[in-house]
Amino acid sequence: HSDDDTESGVLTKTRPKTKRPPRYKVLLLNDDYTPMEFVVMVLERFFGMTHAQAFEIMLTVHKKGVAVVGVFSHEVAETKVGQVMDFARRHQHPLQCTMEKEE
Ligand code: TYC
Repeated sequence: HSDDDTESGVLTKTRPKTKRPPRYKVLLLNDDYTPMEFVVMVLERFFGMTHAQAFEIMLTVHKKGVAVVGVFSHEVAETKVGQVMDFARRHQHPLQCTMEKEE
């Protein structure tokens, strides 16, 4: 037992290990060709945003180059990225969506 000092005489401390699973930011990237209305539709369809929320985030990406559109578990983030990339490809738009570990 790591809190025991019976063997070595050295006291050690253990923290109760309840590590939360890592979260992943899903990022949307700007480009010069994807129509604004298409990006708004993507945000409504795959991220459950209202039209107003979606329009606001789309404009942020358009102006700043990138924005976080949501934070999810690894599995959900991967699914969202896949859905967006597949939808964009099927519509022949160069829209890029990626994920990165939080912190
Ligand atoms: N910049 C694009 C345009 O002017 C719009 C756009 C916004 C594209 C957000 C991608 O993630 C994006 N049509």
